[in-house]
Amino acid sequence: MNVRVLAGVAFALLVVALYLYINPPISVSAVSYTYTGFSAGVFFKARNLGLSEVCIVDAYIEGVKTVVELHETVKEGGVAKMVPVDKVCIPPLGTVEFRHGGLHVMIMGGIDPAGKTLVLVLDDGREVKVELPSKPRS
Ligand SMILES: [Cu+2]
Repeated sequence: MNVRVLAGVAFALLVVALYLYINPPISVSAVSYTYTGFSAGVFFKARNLGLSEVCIVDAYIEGVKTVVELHETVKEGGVAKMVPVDKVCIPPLGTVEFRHGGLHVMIMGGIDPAGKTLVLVLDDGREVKVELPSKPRS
């Protein structure tokens, strides 16, 4: 290997490292929530910008001690009910939609989500901050 090839490889590695540094492993958009006074459901689209699968394994509200769970609404015998899920995995370059009647993040403890910061914890230990809107969805 000559010096030029080595320099090329080093440059490519630097570009990849910079890309991963600048871009979070997932990008979150279309954030909304509902709030009943007892619990809140948070909905969004999560896109995996990376080339390997990423899983959301936990979530919490920054600076607030309360229970936050990953939920999925499923129908059993025609009745919709929510079940906790351990993790939500997003395929490489794929998108998973958290939506009303499907996957959602559930905030317990009567915490009003308005303007709070939801933190999604990924299986590689990284965290993605999601700013919640100031009003619930209409
Ligand atoms: Cu729920």
